[in-house]
This record gives sequence, structure tokens and C-alpha cells, in this order.
Amino acid sequence: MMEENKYTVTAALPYANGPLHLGHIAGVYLPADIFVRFLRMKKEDVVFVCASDEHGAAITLRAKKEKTTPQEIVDKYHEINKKAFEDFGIEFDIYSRTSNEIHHQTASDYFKVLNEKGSFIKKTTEQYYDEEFKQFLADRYITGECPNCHNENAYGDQCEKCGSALSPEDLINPISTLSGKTPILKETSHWFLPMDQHEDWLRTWITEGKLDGVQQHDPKLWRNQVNGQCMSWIDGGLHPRAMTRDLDWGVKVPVEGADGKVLYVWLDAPIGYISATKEWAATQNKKWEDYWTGDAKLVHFIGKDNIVFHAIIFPILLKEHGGLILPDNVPAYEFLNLEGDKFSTSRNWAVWLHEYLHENPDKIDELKYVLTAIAPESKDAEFTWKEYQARINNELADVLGNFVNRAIVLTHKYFEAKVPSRNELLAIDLEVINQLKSFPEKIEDLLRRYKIREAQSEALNLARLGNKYLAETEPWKLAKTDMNRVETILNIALQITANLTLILAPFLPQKAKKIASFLNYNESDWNQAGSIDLLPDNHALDKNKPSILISKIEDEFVAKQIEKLEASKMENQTTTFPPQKELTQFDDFMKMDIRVGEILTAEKVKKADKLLKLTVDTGVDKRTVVSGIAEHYSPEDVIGKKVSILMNLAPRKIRGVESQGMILMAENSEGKLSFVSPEEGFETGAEIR
Ligand code: B3M
Ligand code: ZN
Repeated sequence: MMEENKYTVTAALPYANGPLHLGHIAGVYLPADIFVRFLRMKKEDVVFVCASDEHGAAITLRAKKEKTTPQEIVDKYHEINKKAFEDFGIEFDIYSRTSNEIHHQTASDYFKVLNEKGSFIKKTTEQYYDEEFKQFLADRYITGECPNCHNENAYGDQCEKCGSALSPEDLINPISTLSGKTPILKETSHWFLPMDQHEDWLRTWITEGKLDGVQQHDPKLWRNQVNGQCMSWIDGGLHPRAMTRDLDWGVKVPVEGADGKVLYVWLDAPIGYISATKEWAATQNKKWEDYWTGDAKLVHFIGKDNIVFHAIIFPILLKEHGGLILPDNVPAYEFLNLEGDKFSTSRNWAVWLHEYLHENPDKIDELKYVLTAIAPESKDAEFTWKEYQARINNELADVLGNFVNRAIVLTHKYFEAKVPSRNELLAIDLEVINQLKSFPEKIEDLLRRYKIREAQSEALNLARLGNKYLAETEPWKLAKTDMNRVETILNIALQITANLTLILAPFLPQKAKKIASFLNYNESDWNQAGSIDLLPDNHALDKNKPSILISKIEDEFVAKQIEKLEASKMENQTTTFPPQKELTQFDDFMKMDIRVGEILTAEKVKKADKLLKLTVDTGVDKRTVVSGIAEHYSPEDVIGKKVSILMNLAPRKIRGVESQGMILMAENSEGKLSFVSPEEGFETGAEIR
């Protein structure tokens, strides 16, 4: 037998600092599971790995916020998420965790291999340091004012409001989230991956699928957004990236002079795929190397925010290590939104998987069907409870449920629940038999091109074909006059039903099993699908009448879900504002010179769609101030406005314009901005204190 390809399918390791919501499921774990179930039905040698991603600053921050330890945070969410995956029927071969010993050892050894090969450049740079906590500050440990939109709570690596990628030194008035104080810059050394040195081979690998002239993968099978994002990173010029961090939580850097340093979480976590494979192989008496070397195919299912880590950084690390395969495909998903808004853990605007499962243990495949039908494969998508109801009622129940029920109930009614034989075949029969044959191949082709949403829709089309066949042949009418004909029709309808148990199995495993139980049929080999002879003549179906395959969703159910979401929005509305900052001293406040000012001129700042360049009359002078209000006000709106201006803020160059001061703005719960203006009769220059 031809040596089967081995597949290593990975799903992005969820951070163990919060529960999973439907957005995670639709855009990574469910499609990965469907793809793997299909490969297993094709009897391919596949391992499906995942794990909790338990390191990184986000986890240590959460621990600090909840006044607990990172280990307690990850222990809690590892269990919650592991159970939710199991209950939802995401069948990993292993769901491990990166805080375990085998991962620490694997990641540590991996670092040593690269370090000994000279893959890193050790550099000393200045980094923000919190003197009170005696700790260097990783990106998320620093907040400050975004230089672009003036969002006061931007992080050291990103401004979540305007989306700019930042580095800590970009922030205006950086504050340590540990002490609440201004951090100092202090020298520290890190091991950098010189990504700029890998641009040439990466470009060829991404665009042609070739490595050292050898074809590795078919770039046409990669999603446009993946190729596009990689090429824009490469064309924009790759830069050395630090692969170590000054943190005490994570995989310790295993070399001299690295006390207090751990591996950067995006070096550590992808190696988690390898350590999980090792852990699994040891329990299966297999060799993990078989799944990471040679002809094995590596497929990373991820969200689009992880593309660069899986299609640029990890491939560099794999190539540098040597002897390991690079990804054959990186099916990245766009984002799923919820009822017109982004899923948000902090605003509790989410449908949590573990809550859905607790409340709807009998609607697992229903949710799988809807999430696959709306999966954000090439663009962001929207989950609404109305569409959840419509797709379950109008597609699953009315198409699949209806067909299966009629084929089986009529067989109970006319043939004592036994498969009747086929007699003379008419044109309509031959046409249906012919179409049936083509389904498995069509669906297989779609799945192998990661068009999983289309593949499911094609699978449901077989039930549509069955409904159309029964509607056109009307066996219930023929029963009075031509039982011979009814035998043929129901035989074919039952063969279609048996085929459905195969081609639906990757998408709706529970429903497929239930239909198979009605048929008293138990096959799992994909290659059987397409046959018109799955059920032999006289095969006895389950003697019990088939139960309801799909229960319809009532309006009350939808109303209740929407009410629940609105309630959580209201509840979060009241607490949407951040808690009070650390206490400050009166003397510190008195150092600030805040005055009434008047805006004299306003213009947009070139290539910065969020900034306005203002001339402000402060009562003592006229000065230029750059303000991140361009998305809220047009230049003409603000001329003549009386504002509050912080005069003695150190001048800063923002997009090439020197800004001398800051206009104070209020921001409401919807993110709308307002000037803080004095009442009538307060001239420019008046002091505000
Ligand atoms: N922990 C999840 C995320 O960025 C991140 C994935 C790691 S996969 C190696 O949402
Ligand atoms: Zn910003």
C-alpha cells in the first residue's frame, strides 16, 4: 500500500487566561476538527495537537489583577477550556499545556540548538524598568498615551483604540502597570532573531512554495489574506525581534547570563506543537519525529492575528533548527463578530462556549452547523441568534431532518423497517444515482482546499437531492397502485440516507451517528461514500420509529439569548470606565499648568487620519498642538472652540510635527470624545486647577 502521508494538524494554543467564546471556535478549532475528522475517515495518519498557551505577559498581568499567581490562573482556565473542547466534540489527539515539564524541556533544548548554531544575535538595549518592583517591563506592563490617537491606555506593543503597532518608547507619559509610576530606561540584553536575514528565502517560500529549489507546498492553496499579510511584512522589511523577555514566568532562557529572562511567548508557544506531539507519541508508542520531518504535512489552523507568527517567525525557527518540516498550509480565519459588535472578553460581549454547552447540551451539532455555515474564511462574519435559528430551522430541520425522517418512516410503514429491493430503474433513478456518486469527491476536493464552509453546504445538498427525489416520485401516492415502484424509490432514498451518515460525519458527527443508528448501519470509511449499495436488500433498520433528528429553535429561545446579551452590555456599560488610578500628590498635580485656550486654526496631519494640527491661543502665546481628534471632529468644527490645554507638557514630535501641550478630552462609554470647555466669560489664559 502506498506510504500514506502523515499529517500534523495544529490549532492555535488558546491563552489560559480566559474562557473560549464562539469566535474562537468558528475561526480556529471547529474547522480544524472537521478537517481532521475527514482525514481520519480517509484513514490518513494524522495527529491533531493543541494545548493551553500558559506563558506570556497577559497571564502574569491577569494574575496580578486578580491578586493570585500565574499558575492558579492557568490551572483554572486550562481545565475550563479543556473540558469545553471535549464537551463540544473537538477531538484533539492531545490537549496539553505549555507549563508542563515536557514543554519546558523541549523549548529549552530548542533554544539551545538555535543559540549554538548562532541563530540569534545577543544585543543590549535600553528597556523600561520599574524601580519599585525591580523588574524590567514587558510591552503589556507599560501603558501610556498613544502618540497617534492620544488614547491614554495604549499598551507598550499596541494601541487597541487606533490599532497602531507601538513600541514602549513611542508612548507619551509611559506608566508601569506594576507601580503606577513612570519607569526608567535601563540597559538589558536579549537574544534577537535577525529576521531581516531571512527575507530572501521566505519570499521564495511564500510566493513559490519552494525551499532551496525544492517544492514544499502549493502557494495557490494558501488563503489570499495569508499570502498578502506575509508579503506586506516581507516587503515592509523584517526586523530583528527579541526572542527573550525579562519575566519570571515562562521557559527560562537556558544559557549563561540569562537570569531573570524567559523565552518570548511567541518563540515558546509554537514549540508547544512539537512538545505536545512528543507527549502524544510517547503514549502511542510512535515516533514524534515521523510527524515533524520528511513528507509529513504540517497544517496550522489559526486566527488572522497569528499569521506572522505561524507563516514567518515559526518557519524561520523551524528552518534554523534544521531537520524539521515547514507548514504545508496555514488556514487563517478572519474574525467572527457578535450581533453587530466585536466579541469582547473585557466587556463580556460574548457567547461563552462552556455556558452554551451547559445550557444546550442537546444542541452541539446545531451550533457546529451554524458556525461552519458562517465561518469567517475570507472575511469577517457575524453571528446573530436570528440566523442561528433560521439556519437550524430552515436548513437542518427542514432539509436534513425532513428527508431522513420521510425515508425511514415510509420504510417502517410499507416494508416493516426492512430495506426493499430495487427493481427496474427509470431515468429519474439513474440521474439521482449518478449525482450521488459525485458528492464524496466534490466534498473531498473542497476540504483538501480548506473550503470547509462550502464543503458542508455541499454535504447538505445531498439531503436536498433526496428531498427533490421524493417530492418528484411521491412514493406515498404510488403505494396505492405500484408497490414495486415504491420499493425502488425507498431503496434509493435509504442509500442516500446511508451516504449522509458518511459525508456529514466530519461536520455533524452526532447527527451522523444518530441517523446511522436509525439505519442500524455502522460504517466510517469515507471511500465507501458515493455507493448506491451501502445497505443490502432486506437489511433491518432499527425497529424503533426514528426520533426527531433536529428540534426547531423557538422564538422564545432567541429572545432569551438576546436579552442575556443586552443585560451583560448594560451591566458592563455601568462599569465600562477604568478604576481610579494610583493616588497622586497635590504637589504633583500643582506642577501641571492647565489653562483655558481657544483654537484659532485646524488642519489635518498628512498620512495620519486620526490627527489634527491646531493653533491654540493660550492667553500667553499661540502654539501648535497635535491632537488625536480627527475621527471625531473636522477642522472647521473646532475653530473658535474654548478648550482646556495642558501647557507645560514636554514638547513632542508627532508625525513630524512638534506638539507643545495637550488638549484635554473627555471620552464616554461609546468612545465618543468631547472638549472640556469652561462656561461663558472665561477668557483664554484663565488657569484651571
Ligand atoms: N496563544 C493565541 C492568540 O494569539 C495564542 C496562539 C499561540 S499558537 C502557538 O490568540
Ligand atoms: Zn492609538
